[in-house]
Amino acid sequence: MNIGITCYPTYGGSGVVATELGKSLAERGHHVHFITYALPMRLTGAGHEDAPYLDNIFYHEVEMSTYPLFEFPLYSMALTSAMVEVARFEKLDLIHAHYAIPHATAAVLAKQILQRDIKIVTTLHGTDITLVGLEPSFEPLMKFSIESSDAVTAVSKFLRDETIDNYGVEKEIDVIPNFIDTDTFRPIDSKNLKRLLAPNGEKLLVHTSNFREVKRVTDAIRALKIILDRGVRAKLLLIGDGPDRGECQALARELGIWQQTRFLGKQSELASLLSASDVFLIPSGNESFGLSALEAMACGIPVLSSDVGGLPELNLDGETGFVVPVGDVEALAERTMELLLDRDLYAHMAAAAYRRATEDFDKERIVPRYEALYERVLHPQPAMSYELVTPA
Ligand code: GMT
Repeated sequence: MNIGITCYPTYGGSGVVATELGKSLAERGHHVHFITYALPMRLTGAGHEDAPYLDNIFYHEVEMSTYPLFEFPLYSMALTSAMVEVARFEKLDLIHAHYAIPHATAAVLAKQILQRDIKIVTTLHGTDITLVGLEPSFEPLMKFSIESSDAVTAVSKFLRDETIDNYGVEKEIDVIPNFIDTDTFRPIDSKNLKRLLAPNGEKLLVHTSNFREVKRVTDAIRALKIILDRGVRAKLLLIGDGPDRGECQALARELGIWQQTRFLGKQSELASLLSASDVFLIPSGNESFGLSALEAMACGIPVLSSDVGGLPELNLDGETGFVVPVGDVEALAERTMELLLDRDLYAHMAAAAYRRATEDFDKERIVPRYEALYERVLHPQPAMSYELVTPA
């Protein structure tokens, strides 16, 4: 198939999922055209080590007009034009838009301009539905973009239900969860790294995110304070960067636990850092899936998550970790200690987290579901008709 993919290339999990999907589809023989304003973060060195640059992956940069009259950048228009051009010249069969606004909207418009039967597949990721689209001015645009797509997927049941409840869409929405490349995210022998990070045998808690308010990173820091106050030797690794990082650093100083927190910034060797850690904390106030938690599980560490959105669908309470009420820092600390201090429970949950990630969310299992969906929209089966046979 000739597939166009549009996503946010530089920030967040939706771009990661879109890029990994494109790479995986290319490995399966499809021609994949990324149409974005910058090279997607994970597209560098696409493919496996033995095929670093696949020759069936293409990158088309969306060029922005700088005409002075356009005081506000016309990104959606530029994206639509790029989609039209690429679809025409590369004879795309379909465009897969990740994150509804403006990607699905631009794709639907491009289809109208092209006036041919190109298919539009839209994947809903999270705040496109739970935040952005709910702004009253965006609501009709969101409903239109979803209903005009040929197929729509959501990354969790929670997100599918939210979409139906919030926008009253009539459209069928397939739940296709996020996935993981288990060649990259796997338990890695990180004893040396662990010795460096925890020289006195401290337990290592880890959190990775883009440090936005919705991630509630300060809850993880407050939980660490409780854990330390109860006499457990522990450290918290904070990986990533974003608007709340400064506030988090100030809080760690204010609580007197600066020495026990390590702000590591954006890291590329995530799998090693996750493997060196003991538990993953994701206390989000809103999370449609929680890709970062899945990455941790694939590295063999259990998860402490809040109970919002799609998190309880991924992190099974009492099995792959614990799920606590959002904002309940005391419960977060209690459950983390319970897990860290019970060797058997820890071993059981770590193994279960790894099993769940690799058995249920491996890309080899999930990517074929996208392929099947593409086949279905490109070659819809005629509805079966039954003739009523009356006995003679
Ligand atoms: O919606 C966002 O906040 C951005 C988006 C992104 O691009 O990272 O995150 C969402 O999509 C991810 C990939 O499907 C999910 O793993 C995240 O849970 C989801 N974030 C939220 O729902 C807050």
